[in-house]
Amino acid sequence: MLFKLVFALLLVFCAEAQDTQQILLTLSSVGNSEKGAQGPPGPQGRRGPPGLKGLTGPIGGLGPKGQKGECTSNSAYVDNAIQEMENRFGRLKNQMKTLFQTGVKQINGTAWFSAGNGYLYRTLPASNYQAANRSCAAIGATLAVFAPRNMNITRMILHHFGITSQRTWIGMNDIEQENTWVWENGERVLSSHAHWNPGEPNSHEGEEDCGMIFSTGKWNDGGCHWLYIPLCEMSVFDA
Ligand SMILES: *[C@@H]1O[C@H](CO)[C@@H](O)[C@H](O)[C@H]1NC(C)=O
Ligand SMILES: *[C@@H]1O[C@H](CO)[C@@H](O)[C@H](O)[C@H]1NC(C)=O
Ligand SMILES: *[C@@H]1O[C@H](CO)[C@@H](O)[C@H](O)[C@H]1NC(C)=O
Ligand SMILES: [Ca+2]
Ligand SMILES: [Ca+2]
Repeated sequence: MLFKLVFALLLVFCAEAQDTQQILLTLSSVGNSEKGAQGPPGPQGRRGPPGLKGLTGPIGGLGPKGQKGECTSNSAYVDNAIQEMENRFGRLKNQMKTLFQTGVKQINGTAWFSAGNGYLYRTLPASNYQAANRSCAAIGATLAVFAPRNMNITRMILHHFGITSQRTWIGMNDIEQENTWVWENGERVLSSHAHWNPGEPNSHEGEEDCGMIFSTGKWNDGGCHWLYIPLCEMSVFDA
């Protein structure tokens, strides 16, 4: 009878019970009024969501001193550029001085005569015109093409080199076309700056194609095979 009553109560209770654990608890308390031993701990729960980001920390202290920088290659480059400019400026100063100065100028241990017209002059041993043309080129010059246009300059040069009777090659010829005179720098010989000796050019016997000057500075057309003194000319800016 008592058992039936307990069972009926249990059924009513079970209807209201929310989960199995409560039923078991109820059953155990029905069967035994004393509290049971504690069960083993349940399995670990899932990991929770990450926490909020922390506050910014304080500014750190001063770091150790760095190594001294390298700037030798840069300053060497600047030093070279300055040196180069000083060299060029020094050369230009000398050239400007020589430009209007008359007198002897030593260039690489060789004496040249500065005529004050922006050009330097040298004479070489007598030879034919083509050889004279080549030997002037060999010393960095050309047969004179500027001096012969100015008789004062020409006479000053001849006087400097002590040329009183010898004949001298200058840089002009009419080899290419008879009576068309050209300077060795490619310019045409203009009548406005010509200083032909009276009666010249006469192309004597039809074979005078190379330009020469008498000791007066006046021009003549001569045979290219004759042996005259080459008058070499170089710009002061090429020295
Ligand atoms: C003189 O030499 C130059 C080169 O230096 C050359 O161009 C020219 O043809 C030469 N003139 C003669 C007449 O040989
Ligand atoms: C040449 O010199 C004379 C006097 O010595 C002068 O009268 C003449 O103007 C000068 N000519 C040139 C082109 O320099
Ligand atoms: C002088 O000598 C230097 C180096 O030796 C050379 O570069 C230069 O062309 C020479 N100048 C003349 C005018 O011969
Ligand atoms: Ca001729
Ligand atoms: Ca002649």
